Amino acid sequence: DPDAPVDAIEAEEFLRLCYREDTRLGPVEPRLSVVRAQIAATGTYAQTADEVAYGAKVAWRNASRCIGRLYWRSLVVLDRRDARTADDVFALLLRHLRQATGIGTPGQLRPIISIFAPATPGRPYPRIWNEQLIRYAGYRRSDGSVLGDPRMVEFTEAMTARGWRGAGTDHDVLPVAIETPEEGVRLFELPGQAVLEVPLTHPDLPWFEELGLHWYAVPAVTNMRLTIGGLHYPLAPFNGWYMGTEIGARSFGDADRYDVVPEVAKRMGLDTSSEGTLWRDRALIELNRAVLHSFDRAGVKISDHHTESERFLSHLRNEERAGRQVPADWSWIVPPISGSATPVFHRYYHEADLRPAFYLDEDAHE
Ligand code: HEM
Ligand code: NRG
Repeated sequence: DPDAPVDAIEAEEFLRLCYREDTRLGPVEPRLSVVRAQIAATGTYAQTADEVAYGAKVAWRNASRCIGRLYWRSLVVLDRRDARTADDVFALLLRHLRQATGIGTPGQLRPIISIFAPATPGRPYPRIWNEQLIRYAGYRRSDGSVLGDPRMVEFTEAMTARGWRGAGTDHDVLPVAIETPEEGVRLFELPGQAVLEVPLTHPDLPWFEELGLHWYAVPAVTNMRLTIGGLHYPLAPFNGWYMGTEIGARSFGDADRYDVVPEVAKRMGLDTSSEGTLWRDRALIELNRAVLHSFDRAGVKISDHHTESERFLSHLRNEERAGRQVPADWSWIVPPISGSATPVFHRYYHEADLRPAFYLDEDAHE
């Protein structure tokens, strides 16, 4: 409950962890007395920029569903706690996106988090309704089928109800819905040049580009609440880069998403008369090859699931050397295709809910 007063024990546990691991911060005891006094007097406390930055890195380190955690120490943290108006928030989101996409070298993606104001007990707080900064609209047609991304139908309808009109293609970038206590909900259109996109082609199937598939470069998650030392940051968008399977296996492959596997199989001339021909598997692999090939060709950072699995094992070794257990959720860590061909499949993990952490907030528009 983000509206409850700050848990003084959680605050103290975090500060001890923070000052123990990041020794540049000095002794923790003087800091603890200040924080205890602030909580006693006001029910909450303010974190220093160093504490927020280290807390965000540890929240990534603790994200048990994330395979990409090897680089947790190099997360770039943008302290945006002073932003108040929706215009300010949107301008800072655009700066986040520009920096994440790669200033000077578009496609050289950087893992970044922007941290906006914490939820203060008893007061409404600014947030974003979108699940990611960039997502494609989904429009339900009268025959029940969907144009665009079926996952986004409900959100698209919420935007349409507020006066938004998309161009009507299958990859219309949705507006950003920013809610502030003073202004309510306002919609902002991302300028085209802020959204780097990659058209999909295949290394040796020339017809592939006729499918007209596109995806965006930067996965920037905006619907997770960051919890650090008993404080809640409801608006703390973060991004890294894509693992190819997120796009090739899930966004394009899932039957309740773009569902292009049957079309790819048909164009490949595969025998779809029985499941035993493994036509689905063969088409999925070519789809995933197209994603990795196209991002590489466009100079946009992406990684394959074998490389990302190896990196995750390096992370496990690093953390073991530092004397820490790595919380991990097998069902999310194992890639959605060729699981057993990656080393992350062949072992068990420590399951734990450690803080600082990212938590999924319920959709604001529901
Ligand atoms: C989940 C990869 C960076 C936090 C995931 C998933 C993948 C992934 C494949 C599973 C997503 C799914 O199945 O839908 C990566 C890669 C990164 C990266 C390749 C490149 C650097 C980050 C960063 C953060 C982060 C920078 C936060 C600072 C998380 C969290 C989840 C997650 C909290 C769980 C999301 C949920 O519960 O829906 N990541 N990630 N990741 N990642 Fe990462
Ligand atoms: N599966 C989602 C994105 C979830 C987060 N994935 C990352 N995060 N790679 C999708 O859009 O397919 N990140 O911060 O890099």
